[in-house]
Amino acid sequence: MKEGRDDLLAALEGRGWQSGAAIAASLGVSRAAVWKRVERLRERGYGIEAVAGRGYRLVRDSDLLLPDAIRKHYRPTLLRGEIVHRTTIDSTNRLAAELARAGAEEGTTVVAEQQTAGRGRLGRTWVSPASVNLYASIVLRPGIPPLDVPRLTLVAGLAVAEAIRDSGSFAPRIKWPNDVLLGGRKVAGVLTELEAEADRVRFVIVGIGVNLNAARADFPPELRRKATSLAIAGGTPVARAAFTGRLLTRLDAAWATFLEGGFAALRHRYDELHGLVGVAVTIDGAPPLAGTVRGVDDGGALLVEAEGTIRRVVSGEVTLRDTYRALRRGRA
Ligand code: BT5
Repeated sequence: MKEGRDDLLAALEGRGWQSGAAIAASLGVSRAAVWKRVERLRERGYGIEAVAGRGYRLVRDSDLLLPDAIRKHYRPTLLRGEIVHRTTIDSTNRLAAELARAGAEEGTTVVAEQQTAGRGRLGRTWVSPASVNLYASIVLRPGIPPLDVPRLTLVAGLAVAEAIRDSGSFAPRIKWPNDVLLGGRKVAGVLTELEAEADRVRFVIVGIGVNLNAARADFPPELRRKATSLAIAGGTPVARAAFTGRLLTRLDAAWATFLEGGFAALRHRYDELHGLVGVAVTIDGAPPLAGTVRGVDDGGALLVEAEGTIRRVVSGEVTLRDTYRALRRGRA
């Protein structure tokens, strides 16, 4: 059995028909429990046939985020580094930084089935259930000053939103700076971390979490109203490795455009997918800023109109004044 694999999957893989009784006996559970677990695997996109008198048979690949499966959908031009796969990891950002410190080339990508200590911004947690979503971290080595690094979050957020749009009839919306929403609910987040000397970036880790096949029950109760996945929103499971390939392809292309023309060259694409334009928001701070979002500028700052003047916001938490209904009105 491969490290950390689901033992039911291991019992089915490469073995043809297996009787329910034999599986139940080998796993030490009841036949009813085997059936329930088969159902759960099916919800996650595994193809398992069940026939009375014969048992179960795995007919469709197990949809792991294996490098070869991702590469079938990914032909990078710039981000040529290795793809590293882990079944379980604390945080893909942590491992990617370790590899970057040891000299990993630009484009080195860590993907994992599950994170035990997935990170959000400002010490927050990224909920990372096993084998249903995407957790990826990409090593970048941009020749830009540390102050410009937040723009990379926008580049990655754009790539995520575009990859989601490429994946069906979704209408993703970006919530500046780093959230991607479907129907007003968060489907993805980006965490950009860097190591730098005084004025030189050593490397940047762009960490991307996208909820792909998570069911509502995979989220803790406090997130069930705020979070969604492509499968919840679209009604069918997504092939995770193929999605990952599409996402990395979008990131590779956006990265090339960014290196050539800066964020200005991507701004119109960002604006097209930006969900906050025209929305009344409050930006935290002392004092907080209340106004209406007018878009982003060429440097990626949020433009907020307050009392007739446009203010540039380079960082801060955005709260919608009018609940998330405003964003739900989008076609999502
Ligand atoms: C983010 O933080 O949105 C950045 C998330 C980045 C996660 C990726 S996964 C791969 C890589 N490795 C890591 O360790 N991290 C990156 P922030 O804006 O702080 O949002 C965090 C908040 O989103 C939490 O406080 C929750 O409210 C909510 N949240 C947590 N997990 C979620 C999930 N799976 N889906 C939707 N919302 C979630």
